Amino acid sequence: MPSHFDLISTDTATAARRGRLRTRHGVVETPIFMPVGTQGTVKALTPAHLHEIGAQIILGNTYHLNLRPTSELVAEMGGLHEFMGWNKPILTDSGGFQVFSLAKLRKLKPDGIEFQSHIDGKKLFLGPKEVMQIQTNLGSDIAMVIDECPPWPCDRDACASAVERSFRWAGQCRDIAVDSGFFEAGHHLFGIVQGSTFDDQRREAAESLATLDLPGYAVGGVSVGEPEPEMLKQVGATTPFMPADKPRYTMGLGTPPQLLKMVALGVDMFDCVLPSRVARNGLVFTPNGPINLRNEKFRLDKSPIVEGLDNYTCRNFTRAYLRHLLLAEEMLAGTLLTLHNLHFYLDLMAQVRAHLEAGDYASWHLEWIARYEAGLA
Ligand code: PRF
Repeated sequence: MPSHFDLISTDTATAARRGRLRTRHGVVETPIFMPVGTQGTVKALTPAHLHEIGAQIILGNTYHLNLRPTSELVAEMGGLHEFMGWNKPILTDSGGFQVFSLAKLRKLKPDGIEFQSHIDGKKLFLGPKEVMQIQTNLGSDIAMVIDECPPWPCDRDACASAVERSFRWAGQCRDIAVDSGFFEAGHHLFGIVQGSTFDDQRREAAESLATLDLPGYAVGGVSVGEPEPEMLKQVGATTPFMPADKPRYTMGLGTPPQLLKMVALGVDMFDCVLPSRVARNGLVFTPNGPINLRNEKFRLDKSPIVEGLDNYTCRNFTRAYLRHLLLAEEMLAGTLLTLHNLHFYLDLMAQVRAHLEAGDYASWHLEWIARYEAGLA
């Protein structure tokens, strides 16, 4: 199956890669960060803001959109792109992970997961057939297979059964995508490697999923409560066994230094609610570490969040004004700070791509992390 992924170059000093992924709604330059738009909106921002800050692709969510407004309604309205006014690529998560974190009364069945909606308690079911139908209704450019993400910590046997179930479900999703013409219409489907903290199970999961020849692969089951060194160890134990000619995506993380470290381990795509979620609380990113604008010390601060960073917030507003908006609980605070934080992440990934092209990623990323972490003290 063609992957629609061009591996442009691989770093000589790290496992970092510069790539290009082609989708039905345009090209994605990798490594890339994907802003999260769970409910058909990246919270607090309009699509015009997203274009302005250089977003190439955003995330949507099967679990949420299927509960409300339902994927049938979205299909009736012309698909998710049309519905939300976003004409660039959309990746959708399959919903299994969200069932485990949000839904009530979950029951694992051979064909999927039975659960109750966290909104109205309605009894629902998600299996390979359902998640493929929903992601087809949404018109996802990149759909994810349904998987079982084991909790952390987890014992070997429970993990092995999650890996086995995830592999079986991935194969079923693939067969549906082949039979329904999903691939033929140019949609992609990514597999998800589970395996918790067991290196051998991660390797086995990655190698067996590779036989399905899917257009891309994700590292799942990380950042579920384990300490950072364990998280990085798991990513590092997985990427060497993922196909080199397909895009690699770690799901649901992380901080700016974590992103740079995962790029060095050979990851191409990231998503995380962190930058948008913390923005709404006043925490904003700078190259010298994050700062909380609610702090008294910014009361009369005339500087922008980051001097010289080319986004609407940094071009036009002082830290003192943004602090005022936060304390006054004005909605504009959420918009301006989300815009800044997402731009900071997107700009960081643009710098990553530039340094990969220049051939100095190894030294540059270590210096970047050192400067950022010096500010954390
Ligand atoms: N699986 C899916 N979505 C996810 C995860 C996973 O393991 C994670 C864990 N980091 C976040 N989102 N399908």
